[in-house]
Formats: sequence, C-alpha cells, structure tokens
Amino acid sequence: MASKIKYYGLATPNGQKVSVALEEMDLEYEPHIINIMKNEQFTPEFIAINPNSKIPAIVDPNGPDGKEFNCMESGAILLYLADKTGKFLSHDPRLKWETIQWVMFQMGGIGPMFGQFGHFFKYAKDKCQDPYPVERYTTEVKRLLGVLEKRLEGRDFIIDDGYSIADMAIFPWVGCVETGYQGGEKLGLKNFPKVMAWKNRCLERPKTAKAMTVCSLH
Ligand SMILES: N[C@@H](CCC(=O)N[C@@H](CS)C(=O)NCC(=O)O)C(=O)O
Repeated sequence: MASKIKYYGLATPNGQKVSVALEEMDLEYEPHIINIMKNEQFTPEFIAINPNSKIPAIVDPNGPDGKEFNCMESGAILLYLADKTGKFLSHDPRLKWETIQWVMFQMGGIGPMFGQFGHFFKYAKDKCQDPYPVERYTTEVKRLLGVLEKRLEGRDFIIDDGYSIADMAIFPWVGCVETGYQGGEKLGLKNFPKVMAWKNRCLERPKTAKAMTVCSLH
C-alpha cells in the first residue's frame, strides 16, 4: 500500500508552509507541481483533490480512519499534519490554543492582506492607476507586521515553547513581501527588526531552508 503523502503545490508562501511542515515533521512525501500560471489548478484531476482549485493540497493514503484522505487549505493541512505526527503543535493545552490562534491570524489576516498587497503593488501595477488599493494594503500589511513585531518582543519564535506550525504559517509571507514582491522599501521592513530577524531564524533551520524550494518552477 502507498505510504507517501502526495503534496500538490508550488513554491509560493501558501505552498511553502506545507513543504516546510512535511520536511520538519520527517514525513515521506511525493511533491507534485501544480503550475497555477498554466491553470493546472483547474484540471478535473486536481479539482477532485481540492474543489477550490488552489494550491496547496495533500492526499494522505493513511488518513485518520486508515483510508485515503484529501486535505485542502494550508492552515488545515498544518493542523492535520501536526495532529498526525504529534509535532510542532504544543501538547500544553494553553500553548496549543495560542498556536492555533496565530495560525488563524495568518489564514485570516496575513495571507489575504499580504497577497492583495502583492497583487496591486507588483502584478497589477500597470492595470490600476488608482493609488487606493496599494495604499490600503500597504497600511494593513504594516499594521499586521506591527502586531507580529510586538508578539516577537522577548521571543525567538511565535510560541514560547519553540518553532511551531504558527511560525511555518507566517514566515514565508514575510519572505514573500520582501523578495517576491520587492516591497521592502514601500513597507519599511527595516522598521520591523524583530520580524526580520525571526524570519531569518526560521530560514536557518536546514529542513525549513530545503523545503522552501520544493515545487519550485526554477
Ligand atoms: N486559503 C488558501 C489560499 C490558497 C491560495 O490562494 N493559493 C494560491 C497560490 S499561493 C493559488 O492557488 N492561486 C491560484 C488561483 O487563485 O487560481 C490556503 O491557505 O490554502
């Protein structure tokens, strides 16, 4: 019986969260590139795995009931893998719920807002002359970075007992606004020194660093 998890993704922040978790949790997996630039997320084969046509998604041949299990939404995948392995989600109930809160903060805030910033600041910059969207998302990204900067006061990682799925969820987005969207100056990233140092601390982990290029198109 197949035992490897199939990971369908791309080396974008949402995809990297999952490849980081798979590597850090020492899970055996098979990476499959879904090239969203070629609309591969809309094939019937992929829609059967993720009805929402977005990466990332996984197929675990040994799901919770021993049967094959498909999982979509990166935050749910992180929680699923943490639950499956017992790793990177604290066993202390208080810290566990703190971790879940920060994963949700990423899913509801960081991901959508940073993504919209990138859309208007980089990808659609020639399509929209109105300065409003860039200014709106710049303000919101800075606000969210400020929340993180405060959280990281006196902490090496988001949660007190060390590297967790909360870090895995959030740090790839900080890397993305800096290098992917080249938003460093616009966002004043140097004003968030704790966030930038934490992002580098995450990337110093060999398994995390390796995971960042899984399903890369380059
Ligand atoms: N909430 C979803 C967002 C996933 C998402 O937006 N993925 C992007 C790539 S990072 C995608 O697949 N875009 C293709 C499309 O929108 O057609 C998650 O966290 O998994």
